[in-house]
Amino acid sequence: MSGSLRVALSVVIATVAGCGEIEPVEPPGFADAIALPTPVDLSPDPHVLELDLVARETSLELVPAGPTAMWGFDGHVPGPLLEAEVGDRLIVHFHNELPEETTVHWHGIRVPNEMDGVPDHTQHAVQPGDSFEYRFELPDEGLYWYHPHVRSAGQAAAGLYGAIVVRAPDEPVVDEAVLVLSDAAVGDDGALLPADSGGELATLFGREGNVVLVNGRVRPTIRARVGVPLRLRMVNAAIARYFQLALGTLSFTVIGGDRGLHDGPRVLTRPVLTPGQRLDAIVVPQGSVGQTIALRWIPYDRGFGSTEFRDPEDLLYVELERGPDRAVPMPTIPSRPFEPIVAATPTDLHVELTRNDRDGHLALGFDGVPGWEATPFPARFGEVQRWSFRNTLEWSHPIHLHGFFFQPLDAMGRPTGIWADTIDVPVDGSASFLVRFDERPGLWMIHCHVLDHGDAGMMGMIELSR
Ligand SMILES: [Cu+2]
Repeated sequence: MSGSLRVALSVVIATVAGCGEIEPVEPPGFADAIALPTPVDLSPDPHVLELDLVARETSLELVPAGPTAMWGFDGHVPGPLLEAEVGDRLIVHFHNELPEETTVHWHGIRVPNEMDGVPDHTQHAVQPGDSFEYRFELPDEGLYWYHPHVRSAGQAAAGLYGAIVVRAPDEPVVDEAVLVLSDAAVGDDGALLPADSGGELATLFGREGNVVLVNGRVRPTIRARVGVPLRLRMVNAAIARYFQLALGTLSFTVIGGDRGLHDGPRVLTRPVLTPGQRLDAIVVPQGSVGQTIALRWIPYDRGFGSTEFRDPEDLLYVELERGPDRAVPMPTIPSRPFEPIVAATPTDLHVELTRNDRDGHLALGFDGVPGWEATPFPARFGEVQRWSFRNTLEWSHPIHLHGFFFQPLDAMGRPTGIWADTIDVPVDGSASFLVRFDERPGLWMIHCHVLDHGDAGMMGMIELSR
């Protein structure tokens, strides 16, 4: 359902309900401070979203010293918010106006392999001045995102990322905001720091920007009504920073993640998003009118040096407006029943996340082999694989599988009840998941989404065939 249709529908509901004093949808302008650009839909077909998308240079006002030269889709950071319904087709006429080659990867979406945006493996990189047409169906509800897969850390850190919302027909009508969380590494003069700043030690750490951003803005203020549920759909688009979140003393009722809605709500006080992950949560603002609540980044220990000497940072302010006189109930969230993947004899793969220098330079990898030297892991149509990662390095690694959702397992090897495409492998810890491959042949990437780590070799390929 389009945004305007949702608003229209909720007005109808309000009229029918005759509740008068409170509209179920927030007044216009409440979220202007974090508004994302929307694309021009070139298709007359309501089930096709067709657009031009240009990667090009742009600039943002991030620090008082002056504008920061960045790269953005259509000149925006983040790029346009793409909104569609489950089953719609997306057609993107992508054009590269950057001074170097690039691609677009559609994180989380179950695309055909040739649409996955990985240079050399699924397509040729798009050269400066050249174009590429991405076209595929959007088979699953949820929040997804897009970013380049060429020199990924540098290009994403420069501002190339955007969000995609795919709606199911039975989603609740509720106030909603899409939050693209990221950061930028900016020097005193306002210039973006080079992608290799800090050398290999910074690569090993994973480069975190010094300016945290919500929808490309520094500490924007939105408004919300006391007592009225607000749905926050969040994606971590930062190349290395984990976002542990707190919103005053409010709790987050988590209703979904990487693959749309969960089977039921889970209440968290400080949810964590690794790079690449999404979180769908409802909060109910409480407090007095005029009061401001801060959405804060809370230091999270993802390894050596990631919490020491660091303070929480404000991401976004929520200014409270008068709410309804009567309590507004939590919206009814449709449940997506969780069916565990069952396989008598899944293929077991054990991967150790490793560091071994190559020719005096840092190289990360799987089992001692950097991605560029690795032999693809084979997989067959319909095969169930159980992947187990072990991490003895000093930093955590969020592992992302392209093209497929998997079921994370707990320490006892039981499904945790959610679907995901990115899983955290903590310091001195392990993580495992079950995945069932379908019939989309090709080379599918699996890599660390601390993009500095992926670029340094912590990546592998799965070769799926009949
Ligand atoms: Cu990593």
